[in-house]
Amino acid sequence: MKMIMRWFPFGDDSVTLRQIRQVPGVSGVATCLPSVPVGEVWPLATLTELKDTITAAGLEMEVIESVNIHKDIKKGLPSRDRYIENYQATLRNLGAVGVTCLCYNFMPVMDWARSDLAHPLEDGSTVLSYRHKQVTEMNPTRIAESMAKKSLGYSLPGWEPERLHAMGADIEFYKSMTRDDYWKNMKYFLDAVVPVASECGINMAIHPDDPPWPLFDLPKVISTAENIRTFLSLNDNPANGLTICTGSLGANRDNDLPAIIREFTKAGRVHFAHIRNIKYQDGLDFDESAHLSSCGDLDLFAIVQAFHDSGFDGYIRPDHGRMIWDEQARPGYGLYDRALGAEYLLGLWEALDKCGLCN
Ligand code: DNO
Repeated sequence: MKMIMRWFPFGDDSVTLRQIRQVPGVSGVATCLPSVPVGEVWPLATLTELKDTITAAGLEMEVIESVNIHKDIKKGLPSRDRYIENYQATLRNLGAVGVTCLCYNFMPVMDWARSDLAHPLEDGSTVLSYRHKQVTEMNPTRIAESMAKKSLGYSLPGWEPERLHAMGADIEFYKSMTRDDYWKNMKYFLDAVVPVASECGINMAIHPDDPPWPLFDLPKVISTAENIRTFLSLNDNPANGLTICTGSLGANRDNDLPAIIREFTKAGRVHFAHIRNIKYQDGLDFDESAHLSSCGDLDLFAIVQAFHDSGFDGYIRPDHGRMIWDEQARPGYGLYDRALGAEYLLGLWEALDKCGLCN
């Protein structure tokens, strides 16, 4: 297992590589090239420059989060083949700079959704929170506007400006698409890119839907053990794998996270883990929380134990943290609480390693 942290390059992060290097046990970063428009090829020269910067700071660049998928691929339009060829070319360039894991998602229109990016907790920290009624009563453009107000000027991955202007039309488009067609479009994409990823030594790791239920009638399909099984069966190559995001899957109280982790890790299909905790509120509502089990409703010990005991050898990153100690950073991605989260997860892992030796 390797512990990494997410980091946004080219001045779009308040957290520095030097700071990340000083978090004990963190060996690398999950990063991206936000400057490349979705659908275009990520240039080898820029990737090489990025890798050199990260390596010079004493960290590894083995994980990319994310290469976003052009919407024509998700919609199954004839123009998708050009974008798929570009995706294949990007995979080759990523392989050439030593990337081994690619986190991405196939969610239509928007990636994740929250009603508040700075919801105050009793301890004076702030967190991302989700109130179902508020989200469904706003249209996506208003959600984006309200999120932008609280993002402190940092880009919000998944809410890139280029998506926003067409959101209304895109939502309309999906009303005429069946779930079956959506799965078919996913398979078409996977069958074209997974063999290339595999040849390049890259494991693809799809991120589950966040939140794990449909919004605005959009086809969201990576949210339960059952539909994850369907997803994996679309293409049997082990390079067609998963990011297990505990906060995303865990928002559905029916999801048995340790069982999901064990099943798919033992099958060799989990390549990346985003680990965080959430506190359930009424109905579908939730607040994100500190990682510690006692701060939320997920049992982080049982979660880490499930990875550990299933022989997980992929990457883990602490996921969204609270904003604490007056830090000013991209919501969810400050340094302090994620560093606390990383140490807690590493502590659980060490204890599990050593318990194994005692038994
Ligand atoms: C949110 C992230 C997601 C994730 C993408 C992967 O904070 O977990 O935006 O990076 O879904 O493509």
